[in-house]
Parts: sequence; C-alpha cells; structure tokens
Amino acid sequence: MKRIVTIQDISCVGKCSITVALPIISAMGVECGIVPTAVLSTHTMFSGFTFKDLTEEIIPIAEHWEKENFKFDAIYTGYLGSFEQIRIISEFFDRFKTDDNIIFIDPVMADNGKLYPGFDKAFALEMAKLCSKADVIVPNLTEACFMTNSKYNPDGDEAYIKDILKKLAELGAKKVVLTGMSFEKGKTGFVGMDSESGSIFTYSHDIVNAIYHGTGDVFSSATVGALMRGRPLSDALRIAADYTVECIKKTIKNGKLNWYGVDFEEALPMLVNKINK
Ligand code: PXL
Repeated sequence: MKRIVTIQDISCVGKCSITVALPIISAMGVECGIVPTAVLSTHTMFSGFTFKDLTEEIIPIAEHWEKENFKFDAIYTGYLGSFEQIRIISEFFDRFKTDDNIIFIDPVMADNGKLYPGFDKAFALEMAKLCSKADVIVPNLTEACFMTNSKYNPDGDEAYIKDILKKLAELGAKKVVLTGMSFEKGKTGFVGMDSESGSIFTYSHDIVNAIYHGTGDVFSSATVGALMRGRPLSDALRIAADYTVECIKKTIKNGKLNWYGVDFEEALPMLVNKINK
C-alpha cells in the first residue's frame, strides 16, 4: 500500500482540508499520514472561528519520523497559515523528498478573484516560491493570478489560459494545472501543462450551478489518491473532477442548507468503485 502525508489545517467543522483529505485518501486504499498545521473550530468562511497555531509541532514531528525512517510516496500540502509555515514546509520537503516520491501543492489561499481572510499578496508570492519544489501544483485561476502577478479574467480565452499556464510553469513546478477552467465556453474543468515539454492536457464538463467551499480540497485529495493508485496525472485529475461534480450533485439533491461544504461522503462509493476497476 502506498503511504502519503498531507500537511494542512484541521477545521473541526467545515468539510475541508484534513477532514476531507483523510477519509477520501483512506477510502481510495492509500495510507494517509497527517501534519496538522493548526486547529480551527471551523474554516474561515464562518465568522468567530477559533484558531490554534501548531507551527512549533511540525519540526519535532518531522524529526521523529526521520528517526523512524518513515518514507512517503507523496507529500501533499493544502491550506498553510503563515510565512513561517511555508519556510518550515520547504524544509520538510528537503527532508522527505526522494527520487521516487512526488510533492503535490494545492496553494489554497484565494477564490473568485479574492484572497481568503488573513492572506496578502506577499504571502501569494511566498507560496509561488514553494511551488518551485513541486512535481504538481493545482491552483485555481485566482491563486494562479496572485502567484504570477497576472490579471484575473475568469472569462479568458485559450490564449489567456495558456499564458497563465506558461507563467505558472516558470515558477518551476514540473506539472502545472489550472482548476475550474476550460478552453470551451460555458464549460469548466481543468487545463494543465507539462512545464518541460509544454504539452497541454485538458478535460471539460458542464458547469454545475452552485458554489460550495471545500470542493478544491475534495478535488486535490481524490487526485492524490488516484495518482497513488497508479493513474497518470491527466487520468487522476479526470477521476477527481468527475468525483467532485458528483459530490456537488449529491449536495444539491440533499437540499439542506449546507453551504459550508459538500456531501463528499455519499459519492465515495462511486470513487472507490472507479479506482478499484
Ligand atoms: O477549503 C480550503 C480551506 C482550508 N482551510 C481553511 C479554510 C479554507 C477555505 O476557506 O478557511 C481554514
């Protein structure tokens, strides 16, 4: 069985970060270690959330794991809360990167043209530096624009999307993927580029007319799971995109006022069936 480690916060209620990564990756038949970077009562879209920083735990955890000689087939980072955490995670990569494993960065910090509470442009540029160490990065368009100092245009055409991809590739990651974008008008999906060869891979599907928090974390977690189960990146991303759409559809069907996250649990059987085929 493959083993990964994911480094992100625990939002105790909120269906995001570790509370989706752990169940999804485990259900896919992949061992999932965690480094919790902070504990929040909820994610930051609620008002009045509590926040306990766990930065000082990260290096002791890493040191113990080195003594135990733990190896990870993937290191997957999501929401990180500070410059200091980015610096320490960069060091974590140096300790645990091998010739055989991958670094997967979801630079969670913004959406719909805006940074999440607590982040600024300087943080985005620091995250961009961290991305130079990645094998795969999966920003949405807002995150990509903040990291590359580009103009945000969600209706941008193929030339615009390719230009953003090129700028992302210049950050240094081996494969760069823009999520929530499509070359086809009226569709969404992902568009990716192999930084070395410049080759493009893409997948589009109908837009589901609803916005929920945490869908990016669902998508990234399923992608990491599928990569660990041997799928090539473009197939893994496609499986994750279909799963995310299914999660949104289940949530809409359930009809309750569940704005804070998707009912990813109900679509897990579909994902597990697909990955075991
Ligand atoms: O889903 C991304 C995410 C993760 N963690 C925290 C967040 C968010 C998005 O708002 O606030 C704490």
